[in-house]
Amino acid sequence: MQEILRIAVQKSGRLYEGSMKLLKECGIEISNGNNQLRVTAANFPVEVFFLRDDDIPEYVQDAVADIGFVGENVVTESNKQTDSIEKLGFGKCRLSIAVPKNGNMRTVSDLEGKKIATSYPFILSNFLKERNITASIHEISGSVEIAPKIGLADAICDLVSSGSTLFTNELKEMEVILSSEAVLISNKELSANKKIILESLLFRIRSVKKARNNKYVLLNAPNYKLDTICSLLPGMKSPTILPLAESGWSSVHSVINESDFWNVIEKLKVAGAQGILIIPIEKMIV
Ligand code: PRT
Ligand code: ZN
Repeated sequence: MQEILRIAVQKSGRLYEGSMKLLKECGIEISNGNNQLRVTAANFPVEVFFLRDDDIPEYVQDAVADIGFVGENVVTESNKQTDSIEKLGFGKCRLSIAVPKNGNMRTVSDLEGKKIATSYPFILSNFLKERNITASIHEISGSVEIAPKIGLADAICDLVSSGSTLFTNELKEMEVILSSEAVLISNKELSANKKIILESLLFRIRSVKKARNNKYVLLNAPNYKLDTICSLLPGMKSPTILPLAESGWSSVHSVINESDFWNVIEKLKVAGAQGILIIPIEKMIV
């Protein structure tokens, strides 16, 4: 019988959709219509377990699951023995220390002797140790942001993404102690066959991630401007240039990275590009 790779995914919550979308874009068909705890994929040798995110590192360490999709914050806090293999590009946030907006704490050293509420006592105590600060850590499992207002703590250490929770609770971010996103973690002792399945899954994940970070660009330009335009297009190799029906004009095709996308488009326009079309890429195999 062919071996199967068991993937632990958050059952519901902020990482569920990103995880399922990624599997789908990797061409892996999972139907979780009946809210089951375990589903086998129809067309790829994987089985998905739906779990609470906090349990995933331990299950992967103990080989109840082979790999898992989980936040780096949870992996670091759990301090379990797993390998972090690949960042997955969703669930981005940061673990930060925040203090009352109108208070007098400004820098990390102002935390000396203070009380900090958090759901991340392990990461926080390591951070404080590194900075030689003695503060008391008050562990709470939720609604950390209200702790200063109700007099439970002087500061908090919690996840932030947009910053609106801090804003609403009249807190300000003082120090980022960990940047996080969803990662693929793996058991340290996968069998040779499971490693082969994981490699094949990773190949698909990397192609999906690359495609998400890049756009296909098509544009028209007069031939005498092609040199300038091509110098602005990094692409995978050199751009493709095809003659247009109108003489003296060409169509240029290339790939642009999302990070400097608008910058490049503006420069292309200035350099004489016309009829610029931007097309999403579904998969990018390099
Ligand atoms: O039930 P289960 O235990 O599985 O889920 P959970 O409730 O523990 O976790 P969940 O679904 O809330 O979050 C899962 C993971 O999503 C986290 O471990 C992070 O890796 C990631 N993530 C990304 C976030 C956020 N962004 C985030 N903003 N997790 C929580 N938050 C919370 C934060 O705690 C705070 O309350 O959102 C609030 C702040 O958001 P902003 O936008 O107001 O700054
Ligand atoms: Zn959780």
